[in-house]
Amino acid sequence: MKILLVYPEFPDTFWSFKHALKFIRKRAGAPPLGLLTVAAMLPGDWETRLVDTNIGHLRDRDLAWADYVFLSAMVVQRDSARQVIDRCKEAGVTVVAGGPLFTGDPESFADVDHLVLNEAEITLPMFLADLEQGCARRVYTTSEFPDIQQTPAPRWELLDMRRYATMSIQFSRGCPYDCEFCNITTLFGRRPRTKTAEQIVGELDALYALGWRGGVFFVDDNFIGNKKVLKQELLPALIEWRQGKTGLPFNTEASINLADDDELMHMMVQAGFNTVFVGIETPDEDSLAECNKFQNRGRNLVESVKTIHRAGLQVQGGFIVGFDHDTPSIFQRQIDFIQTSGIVTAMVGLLQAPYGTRLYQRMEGEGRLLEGPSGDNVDGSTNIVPKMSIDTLRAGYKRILNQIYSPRMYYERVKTFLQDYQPPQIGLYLDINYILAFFRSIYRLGITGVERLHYWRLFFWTLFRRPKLFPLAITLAIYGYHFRQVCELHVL
Ligand code: B12
Repeated sequence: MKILLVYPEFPDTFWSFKHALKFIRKRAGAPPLGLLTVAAMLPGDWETRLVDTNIGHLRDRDLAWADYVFLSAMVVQRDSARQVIDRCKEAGVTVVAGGPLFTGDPESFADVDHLVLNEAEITLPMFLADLEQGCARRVYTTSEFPDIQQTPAPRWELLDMRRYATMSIQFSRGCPYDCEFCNITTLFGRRPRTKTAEQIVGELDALYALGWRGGVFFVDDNFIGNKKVLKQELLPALIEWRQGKTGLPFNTEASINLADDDELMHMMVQAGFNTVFVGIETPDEDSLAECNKFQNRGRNLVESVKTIHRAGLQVQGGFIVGFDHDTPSIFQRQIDFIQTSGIVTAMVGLLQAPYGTRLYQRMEGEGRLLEGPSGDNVDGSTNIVPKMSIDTLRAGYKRILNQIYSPRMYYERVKTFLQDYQPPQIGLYLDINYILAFFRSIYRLGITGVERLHYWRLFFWTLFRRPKLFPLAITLAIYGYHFRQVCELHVL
C-alpha cells in the first residue's frame, strides 16, 4: 500500500513566521507532527511519503504514485486543504482525512472518502481493520481519550528537517482549565494525559541522532497541567539528557500559574526551556470571569509575567478583545499591559468562537453566531456578534496592533524584556543560517528598514549592556519585521 501524507499550506499569518523564516532560509516553522505520528501507526510494510506543501509542491506524479492520500489540517489551512481534496478527486486518489479541521467540522467535507476523526490512536486502528476486511466506513469517531503512553514516536525521517525552523514533540494532551473560548477540552479533555519520560528521551535521542540541533517545541496544550509528573519524572530526565549537549533549546505553552512555582520554573530552565506561550487574554477581571479563566484572576498579571522573565523564560502572550464586558477603554489598557509587561510576541485577536466550545454554544443560543471561524484568530475577523459595536471593536483592535508593532513601541518592549530576562544556560549551537540572518538583518532592518534607528539603538544597547542576549535581540528584531508585515497585510 502506498500512502501519501499531505499537509496543506498555511496562509501568511502571525504564527506562520513566513517573513522571519526568509532571514534564516527556512520554509516552515514546525513540521506536521500529527501526520508523522499517524505514519508511525501504519503497518510497517506500507510505503509512506510526506508532502508538506509549506516546504514544496504537491506534484501530479506524487498523486499518481499514491493509493491513498492521508490529509491533516487546522481550520486556518481550510482553503489549501480544499484544493488538495479537489486534486485528489481529479486524480482518482482516495482521501483519508483527520486532524482538528475535519474533527471540528466534518459536515463541510462530504466528498472526503474517509474521515478518521479525533485522536488516531483510537480511530485509525478501527479504520485499518475495516479496510483490511474490505468494509471501511466513511466516518470514524470516538468520545474516548487514548492513553498516549502507547503512542509511537513520530517518524521524523520522513521530513527534510533542514527546511524547518523548529521540530515539535508532544509530552501531554489536554488541559485542566476550561476557558469558554478554547476547544482544547473538547478535543483532548480536562485530565492531562502524559507520555513517559522514557518516551520523550527516546524521541529527543532520535532527533539528536538525526543531527537536529535547532529549537524543539513541546506542543502541549498546557505543559504544566500535571506538575507532579513534571517535577518527579520528566524534568529530571530532561536535565540529565541535556548534559554535554549543545543546541536544542525548548519552548512550550503553559498557564500563568507557572509564575507561582519557583522550583518548577528553575527546573524547566535547567532542562533547557527558554520560552513559554501563556494565554493572558485580558487585564480586565470581569472579562476573565466571563470566560472562566480563573487561573488568571486575582493576581498582578504584569508581576507574574516579570517573575517568569526573571526566572529565564521568555513569555509570549495571547490577548483577546471583544468580550461582553469590554468597554472602549480596553484597547488602551491592553496596549499599556503589553508594553509594561515586556511581552514582545503579543498575539492579539478578536474573540472568536471555535467549533465545539462553550462560547460557540452560548453564541448560538443567544443568536449571535455568524459564519464559521476563519481559523486565524489574528486576522481581525470574528464569527460572533460582539456587544460593543463591531466598528468600534475593529477600530480599537487596529489601534492596538498599529501601536504595539510600531517600530518605536516594539523596540522599547524588546528592551524592557531584555532588562528583566535572565540569560539562558543552554550551550549555543552556531548554525550558518543564523550567522547569515544576522547580516541580512543589518541590511533589511538596519539599512533599508523603517525601523533602522531603533534597530541600531537596540544593537548597541544589547552589545554593551546585555551581550549574552545579543543573538536573542537580533532574533526579536527579525520577529518584529514579520509581525509588522502580517499586520499591514491583513489588518491595517
Ligand atoms: C503546534 C501547534 C501549532 C503550531 C503549528 C505546527 C504545525 N506546523 O503543525 C503553530 C504554533 C504554528 C500553531 C499555530 C496556530 N494554531 Co495551532 N496548535 C498547535 C498544537 C498546540 C499542537 C499540534 C500538534 O502538533 N499536536 C500533536 C499531534 C500529534 O496531534 P494532532 O495534530 O492533533 O494529530 C492527532 C489527531 O488529530 C489525529 N490526526 C491528525 N492529522 C491526521 C490525519 C489523518 C489522516 C488521521 C487519520 C488522523 C490525524 O491523529 C493524531 C494523533 O492522535 C495544537 C493543539 C493540540 N493539542 O493539537 C494547536 C491547534 C492545532 N492550533 C490551533 C490554532 C487555532 C492555531 C492558530 C490559528 C492560532 C492559535 N491560537 O494557536 C495558529 C494558526 C497557524 C498558522 N500558521 O497560521 C487550534 C486548531 C483548531 C482547529 N480546529 O483548527 C489547536 C487545536 C489549538 C486550539 N486551542 O484550538 N499551532
